[in-house]
Amino acid sequence: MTIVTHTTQPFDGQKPGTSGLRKKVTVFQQPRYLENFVQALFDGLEGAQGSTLVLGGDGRFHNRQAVQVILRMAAAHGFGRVLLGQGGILSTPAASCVIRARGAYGGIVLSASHNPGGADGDFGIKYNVGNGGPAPEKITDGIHARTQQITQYRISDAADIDIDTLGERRIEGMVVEVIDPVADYAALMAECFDFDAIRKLFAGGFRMRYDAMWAVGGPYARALIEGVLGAPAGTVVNAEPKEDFGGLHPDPNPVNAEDLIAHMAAADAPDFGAASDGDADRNMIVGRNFPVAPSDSLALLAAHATVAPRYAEGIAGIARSMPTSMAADRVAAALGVPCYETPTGWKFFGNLLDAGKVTLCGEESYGTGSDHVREKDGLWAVLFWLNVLAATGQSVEQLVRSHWAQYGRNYYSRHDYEGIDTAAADKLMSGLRAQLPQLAGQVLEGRRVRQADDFGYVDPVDGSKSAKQGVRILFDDGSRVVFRLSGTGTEGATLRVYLERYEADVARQGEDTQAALAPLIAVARNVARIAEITGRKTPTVVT
Ligand code: VG1
Ligand code: CO
Repeated sequence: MTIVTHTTQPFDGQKPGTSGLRKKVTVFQQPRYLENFVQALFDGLEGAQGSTLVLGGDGRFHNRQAVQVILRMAAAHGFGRVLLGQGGILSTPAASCVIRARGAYGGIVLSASHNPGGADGDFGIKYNVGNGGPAPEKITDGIHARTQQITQYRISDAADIDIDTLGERRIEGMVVEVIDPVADYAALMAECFDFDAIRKLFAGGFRMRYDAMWAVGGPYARALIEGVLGAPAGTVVNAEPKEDFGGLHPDPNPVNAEDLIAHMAAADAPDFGAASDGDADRNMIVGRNFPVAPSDSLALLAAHATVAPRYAEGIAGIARSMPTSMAADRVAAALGVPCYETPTGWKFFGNLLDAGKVTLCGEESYGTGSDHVREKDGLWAVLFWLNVLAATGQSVEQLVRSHWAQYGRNYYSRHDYEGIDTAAADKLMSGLRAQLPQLAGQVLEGRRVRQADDFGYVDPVDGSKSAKQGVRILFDDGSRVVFRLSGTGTEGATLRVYLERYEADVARQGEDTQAALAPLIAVARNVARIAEITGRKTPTVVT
């Protein structure tokens, strides 16, 4: 075994987005592409020599090959130990958990998350720091800067090692410890929730369907829900991680998880449905014929948090991404705790969690989590719901409707225009930005604009600034329309339009969401001139 230095040249576009670097598999398969990025990452790490790195991925196509390359490069960089999930598998929340539980220097997660997989799908890589959370922007910006200047990378010429058998082996001076990907995570979940109450719920005949979408959540959900909690075999479906996610899109929303929605709408539907995404950090919650909006889920869990042993003493605060509905703000106000509004992406929650300012976090994009790790956590959210269902004895629909009755309902929807021309998307956003100074005071579809701006954020802990995080049109009555471009897509641009309206009157809380938001949808289309600029009359995905 020898450590070899290879010369290389930079690749364009190795800039991490909302959550890591995501590209087509074919891009990652180019010689030196992954190596350049990993070398640029390692070059920025201070004091990593001799330390421990966590490594794993969501099992998608190219996962196993990438693991071998990263192991050889980690050995060349002088890491003392790599904790590798068996078979190269670790869900995103489990990686965060292992980094924290084992005091690792950091971790690398191989995933393009909710993006499609397979040979012609997407691949991704993200770096998490010692608190277990996604690297903050100053680190990802540094990685990107170095990818543009890179001239060489170092790698061991060792042969591929066995990544499927638990135990230790060596590459150069580095130990590779192949670990059970579920064990540390399962132990943490048992500390968070009242497992006895959930066991009783299942023992009493409560029925559930958990759709793992052929992704990495399957082994975790099986071990906990069917194994530890005693739900009948077959409760977790589509549970074997596949390299191409069975050809489906592992993005748990009512559009992509239509099979689960259909099961939950059937006459003999189970009591509770749930799904997680490619890397198991997202969750979708569905009652009998009753999908729950992610923003409502965050608010409801916050309102019921004390039923779970980990949160029995109450929560310190809540953080939500800016486009996430303001339902959580109302719960925070009622509890007398702060609610923080951050840019999109979990990396913005890390400082607030580390500083103890917040306990729960959430995003409208089916992401919920807490201070138990530093990532959003799909199965955690599902177990939290089970804990609430067990403690209250109510159905999902009853819980949500009584939540609305108490706090009001925030009608909420996101309209995505996927794969639009990048130049058109930029034109649309700059057109919106140009209108901002004139919008305040205008009356649009019967509502007066109170404020129109481009969301900027100053981190309350370290003062770091993030500008241009989404164009907001805020109305007098608390309604909002928000526009931003996706930072996770790999083809063209994706425009996301977020729509929200508050309704306090219980008698008017039962409307169809799209109908309730129709005037705001019209505002969005007209102000942004969506059809004219993008050529799209309707969104690709409505959630
Ligand atoms: C999307 C979501 C965002 C989420 C991110 C990563 O980002 O909107 O809320 O944090 O995906 O989720 P964007 O930039 O495409 O809107 V995951 O589960 O794909 O890591
Ligand atoms: Co994900």
